[in-house]
Formats: sequence, C-alpha cells, structure tokens
Amino acid sequence: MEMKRLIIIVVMLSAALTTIAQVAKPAPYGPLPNENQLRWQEMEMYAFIHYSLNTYTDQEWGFGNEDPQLFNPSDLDCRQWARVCKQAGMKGIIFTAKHHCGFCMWPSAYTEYSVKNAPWKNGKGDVVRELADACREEGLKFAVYLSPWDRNHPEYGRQAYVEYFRNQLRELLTQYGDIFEVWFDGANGGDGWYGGANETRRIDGKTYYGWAETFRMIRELQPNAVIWNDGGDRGDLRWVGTEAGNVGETNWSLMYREGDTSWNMLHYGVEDGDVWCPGETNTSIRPGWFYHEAENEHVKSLSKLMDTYYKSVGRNSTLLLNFPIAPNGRIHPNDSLRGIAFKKMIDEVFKENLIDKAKIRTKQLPSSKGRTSGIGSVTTISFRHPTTFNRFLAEEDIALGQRVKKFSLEAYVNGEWQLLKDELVEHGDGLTTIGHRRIICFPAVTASKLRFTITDSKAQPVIKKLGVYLAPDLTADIPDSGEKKSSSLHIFFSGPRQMLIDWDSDQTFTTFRYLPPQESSEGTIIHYTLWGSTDWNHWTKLASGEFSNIVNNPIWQTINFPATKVRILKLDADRLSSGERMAYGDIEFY
Ligand code: FUL
Repeated sequence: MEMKRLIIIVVMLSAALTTIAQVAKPAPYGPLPNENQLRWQEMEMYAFIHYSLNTYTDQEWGFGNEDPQLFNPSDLDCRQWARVCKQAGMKGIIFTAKHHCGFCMWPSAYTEYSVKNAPWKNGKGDVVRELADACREEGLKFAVYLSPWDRNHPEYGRQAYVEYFRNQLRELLTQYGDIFEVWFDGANGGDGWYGGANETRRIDGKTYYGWAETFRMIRELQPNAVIWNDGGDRGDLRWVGTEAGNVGETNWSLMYREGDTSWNMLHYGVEDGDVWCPGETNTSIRPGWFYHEAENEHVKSLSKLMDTYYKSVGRNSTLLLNFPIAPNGRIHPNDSLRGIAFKKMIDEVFKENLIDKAKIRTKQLPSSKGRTSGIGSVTTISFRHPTTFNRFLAEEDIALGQRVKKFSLEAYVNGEWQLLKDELVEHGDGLTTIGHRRIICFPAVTASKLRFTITDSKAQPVIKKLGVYLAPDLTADIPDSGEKKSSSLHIFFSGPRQMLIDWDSDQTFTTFRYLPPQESSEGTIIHYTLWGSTDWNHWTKLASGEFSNIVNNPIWQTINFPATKVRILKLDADRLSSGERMAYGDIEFY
C-alpha cells in the first residue's frame, strides 16, 4: 500500500548533499525490477562487438555459404577490444558469437561451420574464449549474442534446429564463465543457404523456438543473466524499436506480460504495464554493425554520440554501443579514438554538480492544492550566486518502482520564473517520465534559482539524486567524420614529422604504442622522441629511441615511461624508413 504521510520539508543547508533526504522510505509501488535488472541498469553503457565472416565479405548479413577460409585475421587482439571499450566507458561487452550467417566464433561441437575450420590459428582458435578472458582481465562483464536465425544450418525451420540452437547456447553458457546478458536477435527467417537448399524458410518467432524452455535453461545455467529479446516470450529487457540510438522521452520500464507488442510500446514503454521490462538502446558507432572500409570516415561525431547518450542513458535506458572489428582483427583507430573522446566528454559534462553549491528545499504537494493532478512535490534549488547551466538530471529510486509521470522545470531569471523545455524533443516540453536517470538539455541559462516540480506521479515521488551541470558547447564539433578531432581529444600533425595529441585536460600516461603503416612501409618511424607538456610551453622528454627491425617486421611498438601527467603528447619522427611524412597504422596511449 502506498504511504499517505506527507513527507519532506527538508532544507539542505549542507551544500555537499545532492540526495533528497526523506523522513521515511516509502513502500514500493507497482511492478518492480528484480536484482538482475537493477544490476544491469547500473551498467549504463556497454559495448556490442560485431565480428564474423561478414567482416571479410563487406556484408551486413551473410547468406550462410561464406567460406570459413576467409577468417584469417593478421592481428586479432581481443585485449585491444577490451582496453578500448573500457577507456570508452563501457562496463561490459556483448559479442556476436554467431550472427545470422551461422558461422560460430567458437569451436562449437555441433557444427563444422566455425573457427575450427578457419586458417586462423590453424583452426585451434576460439574468439569467444579470448574475449571472455580479455574482459575478465580488464574488469569488464561479458555477454553473448547468439542469432536464432541461422542461414547456414540445413535444419533451420524444423525442430532439429531448435535442439541445435539450445546445444550451442548451452556451450556458451557453461564454458566461458559469467555471462551478464543473452541477446537473441529479432531478425528471423527468410532466404538462406540452409545446407545448400538455397530457399526461403519462414518461421513463427513466437512459437518456433520454444522460448519458455530456452529461458528456463538460461535461468538455471546463468541465474544472474538478463535476457534480451524482441519477440516471443517476454524477456527481462526490451528493444526500443529503433537502431538509431534513441528511446522515447517518455520511457516507462513497464510492459504488458501478455499480448502483442507495438512499436509505441517498445519505444515508450507502457504506463500501466504489469511487468518490469526496461528498454535497452542499441546503436553502432558507425552506420553499419559490421566493419566496412567505406565507413571509416563516417564514425559518429562526438556531438552525435552525446546526443545518443542523452537519448538513452538520459532517458531511463542503457546504451549498447557497437564497435565493429576491422579485418585485421582490431577496432579501427577512428572508432577507438572517438569512443574514448566520448567517455571523456561525458566525464567533462558531469564533473561538477552545481547543486553542490546550492540550497535545496523540497516539499510534498498534495493534489488538493490544485497544482498537481496526482501526487507531487516542489524542489527549489537556490544558488548562492547567479549560476549558468544547461543540463538538469534527476533519478528515481527505481527499486521502489517508477512513479513520476510529469514534471516542470523553471529558472528564476531577472525576477521571473522561465519555463525550460527539453531541447532534444520535437513536441511539447518533453518533461515526462524520470526512472533510473533523466537528463534534460536546454540552452544555457543564468539563474539564481531552479524549480523542479513533479506535477503528476503515480505515488509519492522518490527522487534519489538531482544534478545541475554546464556542458561545453559542442557546436564546433565536426559532423560524422573519421577525422581524429573532438572537443576533448585532438590529434593533428604540426609538420610532416610531428604528431600532437591534445587531451584538453591533464592525464597520466605510462605507455605509448605505435603500429607502423601496414600496407606499405613508407613513412614508418625508425627513430622517435616522445615529449609531454601540460601547457604547450614546457616539454618533458618522456622517451627516445629506435624501433628496431620495424620495416621487416611491422608490429606494434611499445614505449614505456615513468607515469607522467601531461595534457599534450608530441611524437617526433627523428628518422623515417622512406618518404617525407610520418605514417601510422594505429596508436594507443594509456
Ligand atoms: C539486427 C541484426 O539484423 C543486425 O545485423 C545487428 O546484429 C543488430 C544488432 O540487430 O537485428
């Protein structure tokens, strides 16, 4: 039962507090998340990795007859994937163990169509194993994508395939340690190779796979995993109806347990739903899910990625951001640098909560006062001095249910309250649901007070965090391109033999790695000097030396130096193999 008591008139004189204190913890309301869903929601951002035979055929969907001989990466390095993802703020990785083409990235005992018949590592390799190990080493969680649709398997469409699918799933759930999520793609049935039949096979996604039994098996083998699917039996998470990287500004973590699912239900959730089923926002850092060289210059811009963050994590969802693997077996530098810049920008935006310098006062509003249609509250944030901000953040304690239906935001400017609206929504002010986290973006305003009024709530609101921030202006950010430049990370050449990496803020580094160009040795650095600076004026020599045998054996070169705080790294190419300009295949620094 909902508690009726009037709570809170809390005046927070302590500037450091950002949590709204409450007299008593209210009772839970409505459908609630389970422990797995709560843990999953806390992850906020995790990576997808798409890698399969498609990487070698320049396709998004393999037909199922692609030759396993194509799988022979020169430099497959799951540790690089894990490092990049970690630096990009990802808390885990979901890997395409099997995509629609049916090729297994682990040596499944149930098919010959896998890495065991590829030249890579003479058929002894296991990408799932290498990635699971790399994730553990980097402290990331690991998860698998297993495509139900299999365009290679002769029995697809018949019962024998369902057994095969479960056998494969059992391998993945029992041989690779803890799995945090199981991802069942919704694309199902159609034409394919199917063991040479070359035909179209249609299935009913709801009934064919026998999801109830498969789910039982997952619960038994990986009781802490959450299940994603967008059809059939209700999983723990739902698709948000688009791969563009946004969920509705109104986003209920509720769905109906039974019945059909419409696009609106996926995108906005269901206000009076009877089961907790939060939305996961999946999108790729490039246009495609798989790597295509032609997209190297179309990696999403920093402002696009921030927009995606606000429209996913900032709308009560999580962000599942895809990094494709290039044919050499690594994340391409354009993607890794942009991903890392993305994380740095998130840190930059949220580094200072301006509420820490304000007084907060919250009072419950009974509906009888006529200001609210349900149960509400008013929180007034009074700054000590007029303060400029452009982001507002609120979080509900979702362990007690999702409650807030509508709210308003007003800034007190020159003696008047001005309404603020979410500039990322196209209709209305967009100030509807909150859930795990809601971030509202608006043009910068300078105000002495900010008023946050919950005008309608299913039950007494339980807000656990508020935030007010000033985000840097990203309008100068270049549109979706592969140029390695962003507002927090700039890489450029100040001459044909000098590369500069500017982080905009001090960082501590101990390692710089250089991969020489792989196509031709022209521009390969033979002798280098690496410098660091915090102010562009004073440069400290971090290391200097020779890259021995680099032309005959053009592999990664690692430069280690004592931990040094720098803002700018400068790499001088003192000697080149040939040519006038320094060149590189990839760089890394940490
Ligand atoms: C889709 C698939 O068809 C795409 O290839 C990709 O895997 C994406 C994440 O899901 O439904």
